[in-house]
Amino acid sequence: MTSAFDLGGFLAAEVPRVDAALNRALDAAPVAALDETVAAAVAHGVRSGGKRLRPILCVEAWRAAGGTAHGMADDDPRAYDLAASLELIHAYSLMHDDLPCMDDADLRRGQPTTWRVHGSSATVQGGVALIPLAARQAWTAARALGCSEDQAREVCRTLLRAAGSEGMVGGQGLDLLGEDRTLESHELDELHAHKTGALLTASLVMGARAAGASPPVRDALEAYGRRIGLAFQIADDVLDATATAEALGKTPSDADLGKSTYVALHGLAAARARGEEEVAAALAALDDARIPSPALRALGRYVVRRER
Ligand code: GRG
Repeated sequence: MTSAFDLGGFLAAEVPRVDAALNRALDAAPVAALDETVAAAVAHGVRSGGKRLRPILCVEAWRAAGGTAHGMADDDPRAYDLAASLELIHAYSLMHDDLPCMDDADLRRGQPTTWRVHGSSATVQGGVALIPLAARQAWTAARALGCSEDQAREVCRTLLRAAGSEGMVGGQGLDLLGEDRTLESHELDELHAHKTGALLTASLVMGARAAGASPPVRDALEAYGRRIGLAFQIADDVLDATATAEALGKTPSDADLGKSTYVALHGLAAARARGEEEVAAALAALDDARIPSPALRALGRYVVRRER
């Protein structure tokens, strides 16, 4: 049944909707208060493409949890406005991750990184400006989608917890501490559950919360998110080891930076097998909760089989 799902067509329809929401967010943002170079760094970080996976997962979770039950279209712009808040956080994280004081990266998404184009100072400032913008975006969109103040607060809390020291920032800290040291397998899992997994998981939970999902459905989407979050990072390590920098559009790789990777720790075949196991567990969580979303199933498989 799910093998017939046209993921290419689905993504081709979803990405422009996410991009439109990001444009709305930036157009409405109080960037006039920012220096011109900082505003340019923000635009570069947000508008330089990418797979838009987190917002796409958020909207699909919202649909799967019954977001359209009250007469909303399944491409309601307010759902994409909510989802855009995740991409604003993701964009800031990549802008900062590429800085000379972090990964010192020159190339991302096949283009020079934000700091390379606009300088470190504008990139730091622009990245920081995106954090409160994302929080405001999540609140406004959740309310526009009909969430009560309590629900909207939970939506925002989910985003900010995942972005902060209990999530992505904490994971990045572990990543920096782990450079030039071989991490144990459980340390690598913990690092990536925070650094990559927390925001991916929050994408699902925010969509579920905004749709008013029942706790079992929300828990299943969260479990799916955790599993694909790990699978996503394993796939990243496999791609780093098997694809060219040109095909991936980014330099340097984690291995170049002296970081531990699933491939270095377990070997290519075992890393691939672990990725497949995580995806199988993610899909099983959907099955157990009877969540009928061919798109989430196809996205789960895409996470480990993607080519960039
Ligand atoms: C100050 C400690 C400290 C942290 C600041 C920089 C930072 C916050 C966090 C870094 C988080 C990070 C870079 C996580 C990696 C996530 C990841 C796998 C990124 C690649 O995601 P894709 O493939 O990218 O979805 P695209 O380009 O498709 O958007």
